[in-house]
Amino acid sequence: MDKKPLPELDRICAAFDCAGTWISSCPIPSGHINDTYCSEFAASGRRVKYVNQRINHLVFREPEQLMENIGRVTRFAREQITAAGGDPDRETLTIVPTRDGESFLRTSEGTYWRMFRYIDGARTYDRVEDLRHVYAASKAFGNFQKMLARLPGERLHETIPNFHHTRKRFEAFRDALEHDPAGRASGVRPEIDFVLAREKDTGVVVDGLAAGRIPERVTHNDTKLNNVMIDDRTGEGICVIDLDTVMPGSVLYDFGDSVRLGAATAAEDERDLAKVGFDIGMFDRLAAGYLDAARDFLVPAETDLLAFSAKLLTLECGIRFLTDHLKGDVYFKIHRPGHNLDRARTQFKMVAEMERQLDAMDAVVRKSL
Ligand code: GN1
Ligand code: MG
Repeated sequence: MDKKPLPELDRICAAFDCAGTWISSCPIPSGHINDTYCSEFAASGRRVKYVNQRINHLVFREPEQLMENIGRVTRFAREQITAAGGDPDRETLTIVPTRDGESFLRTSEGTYWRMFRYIDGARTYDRVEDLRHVYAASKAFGNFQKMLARLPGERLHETIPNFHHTRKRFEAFRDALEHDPAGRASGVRPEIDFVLAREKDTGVVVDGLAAGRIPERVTHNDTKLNNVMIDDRTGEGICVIDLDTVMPGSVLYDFGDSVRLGAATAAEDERDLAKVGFDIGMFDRLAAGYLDAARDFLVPAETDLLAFSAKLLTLECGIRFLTDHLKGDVYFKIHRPGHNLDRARTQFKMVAEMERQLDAMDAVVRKSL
């Protein structure tokens, strides 16, 4: 479980090119992969905050390529925001370089660190507290895709190859089931059967992409609502964060994945399944926000599958949680025994509810087109 000692953040911070004197650092405990901290500095009589992140290089095998992607995306976003008269210091992430001018630090212990400026006057929400935030965050993801459709230069690196290749995720699940390395399969038969019964869904988007029916685009690929910062004053989604998985993909990955949190009645790891569900009213706000930003560049092959993608990406995430449970919790951080299984169960409950409401979901999408 997640009980690592606090790293020496004063020493880490000293390697980065930020002004002032380090005061303190504390963990920001959200996220299942990287370790995130907030550090405070005193600079010219003011307190200035930064975000430090240790990149999980067992998950992101090529941290250099990952940071190259983020550098390209944030530089381009800066130009676009500036040209539109916005505030690039708040509307995109700003990488703080190391004193050697690099975008990340590799320590002598072989860990990878990066630093961003902290965005004041805005925050993220791990649970939906206000329907307006759902609309705002979804619109921010739509605008993010729209901006990145113009990103010049070469194809971005695939920071995790086949990240949303649902069929490959299904195959990895079947492999874990066959080998059952942690001896847990017999305890999760209903969940296993739930996944096995849905094998044919797993090819729909990846086959469309491979055949060229669905266009490849630059997408975010981790569109949980807590990856958009909501402005405290205006309630607008001002900045899309967590850019580790920005890479080639399908818009269906982004829209579909946003539903897992954006239309959920409970937390991703809620144990009381009676509380867990899919809320079509929230889905309506997600679809409206997303399409208000994206409707003019999407093609029918994409819009036809938006409702289905919600179910598919929720299923995919559930498959990943269940696979990790079967493998003995080797990928996602867990904070209690059975945590990945609890997460898989919430996803499957949402999938089952979406399956019953797919026509209504399609109608919601059509209305917002
Ligand atoms: C991971 O670490 P975090 O919370 O940003 C995962 C996502 C999952 C999510 C499930 C690189 O994201 O794909 O949807 O957990 N990121 C990676 O909550 O695997
Ligand atoms: Mg992430």
